Amino acid sequence: MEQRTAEVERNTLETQITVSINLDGVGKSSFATGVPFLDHMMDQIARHGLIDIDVRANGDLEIDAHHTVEDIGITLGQAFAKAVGDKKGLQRYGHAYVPLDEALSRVVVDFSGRPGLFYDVKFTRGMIGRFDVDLFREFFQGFVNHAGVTLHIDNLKGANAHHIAETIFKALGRALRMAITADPRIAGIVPSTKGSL
Ligand SMILES: [Mn+2]
Repeated sequence: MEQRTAEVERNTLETQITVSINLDGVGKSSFATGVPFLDHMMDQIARHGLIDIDVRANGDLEIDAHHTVEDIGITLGQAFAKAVGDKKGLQRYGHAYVPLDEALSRVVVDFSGRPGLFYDVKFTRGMIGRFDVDLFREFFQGFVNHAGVTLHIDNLKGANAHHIAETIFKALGRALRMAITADPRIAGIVPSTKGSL
């Protein structure tokens, strides 16, 4: 099988970002974004998705983390789109339920080629440390738009905001892992009756 890796660089006046991923990795990651809570969350995607992820970002954090978080989502989405390529042999769909103590989330992903975010998460507080929880939606919207995926994120239970966030990102990692797994029985075949995704 060809290498399913991608490196994307995205530069604007607000942020300069580089993302490298290996879909057939072991969950190794390194981050230098200036937004430590987002790093902790992307680490969950890597670890539980068995995807190697490296993200470097230099953003206008003196304003707030909004541009940096959204643009990392966009750049990570671009890297996924590039790494999955024509999606031949891909499982395409993935889903996972992940708990962390009292918190439970479900994430369902489809590499449909049609961006769609359906996000039903109510955080119990507005900030996790210095991280504004509103930015999670911006991150996922950027990711979805550029990865070309349909993504359903539902938090089903939870009291602790850190736990809620962590269950979402762990479930996303597990769901991505299922969806991007290459199925040898459909090698060379695009998993759609349309013949393309
Ligand atoms: Mn944690």
